[in-house]
Amino acid sequence: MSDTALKVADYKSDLKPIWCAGCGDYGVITPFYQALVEVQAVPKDTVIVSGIGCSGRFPYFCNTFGFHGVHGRAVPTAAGVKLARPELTVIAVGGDGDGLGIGGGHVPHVARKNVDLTYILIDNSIYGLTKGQSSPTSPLSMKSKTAPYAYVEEPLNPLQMFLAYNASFVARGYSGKPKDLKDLFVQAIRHRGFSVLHIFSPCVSMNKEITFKTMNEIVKPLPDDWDPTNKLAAFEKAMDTGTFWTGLVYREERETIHDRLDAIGERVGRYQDLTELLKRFR
Ligand SMILES: Cc1ncc(C[n+]2csc(CCOP(=O)(O)OP(=O)(O)O)c2C)c(N)n1
Ligand code: SF4
Ligand SMILES: [Mg+2]
Repeated sequence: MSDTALKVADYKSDLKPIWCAGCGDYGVITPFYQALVEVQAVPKDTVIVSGIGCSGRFPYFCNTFGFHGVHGRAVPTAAGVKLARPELTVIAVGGDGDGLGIGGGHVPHVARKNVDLTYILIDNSIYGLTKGQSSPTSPLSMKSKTAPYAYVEEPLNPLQMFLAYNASFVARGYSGKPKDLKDLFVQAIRHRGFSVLHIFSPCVSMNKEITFKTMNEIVKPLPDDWDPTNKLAAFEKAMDTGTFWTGLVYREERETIHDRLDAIGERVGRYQDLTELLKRFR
């Protein structure tokens, strides 16, 4: 890398992360900075859009453009940014409550449209910011502020969902393995299409049942000879609830919505100036 290459310090903002000491999210942001270095993302051409939650604070700590939006709307907002300005690198970040609860209805549509952005879902199986309510990924029987005896709802399986949504890049990581996360971020950002990275990141303050210790026992990297083009095999790994398989689970190259819109633009022409068009509706 040349002397003028961007370094980790170039991607850190003046604000130091204010997550609780020991929060898994530190293990997400550190490799994320390193990945930005590896792809040499240009800060002025990079946008990080987040939802609400502890994880939603991400853009504050990055020296890029950022948008801390409305709860559950990180992914559709990021899609709007990318559709309006396709030359930008766009990254959406949010928690399990944000992207699987209140915002759960948005993700399949951005995935099926194959909008060219990266979605980082930081899952701690709890609503961290609001101090410990059960979330869509809290396991059955887990106790929380809203389930003091036991959670009685079946959890969602995000990996299975993203595969079923036809996301063109589906990966899984763990904040206890930041080195592996860096590589996954690089691959996700370089992927052309909708790339989603499901990251388990323990909440040390509000979720006392799923900890680094319990996660370390079930996290396992995918085998070295894993074939990420085999979707049925990917589903099998996603359905294995006893092991938390990490790595690039599935990837396919397919046309993005941008390719298809460009093709129509080539055929019928593009509006450079909308004034004439809008006059028709006066
Ligand atoms: C429309 C709306 N409903 C509810 C809230 C309250 N709220 C803020 S963050 C949050 C959940 C956060 O959980 P998660 O998305 O898992 O993020 P974490 O804090 O765990 O990273 C909720 C319910 C809100 N801000 N806006
Ligand atoms: S409440 Fe949990 S998720 Fe939020 S900063 Fe603290 S440890 Fe992290
Ligand atoms: Mg959460």
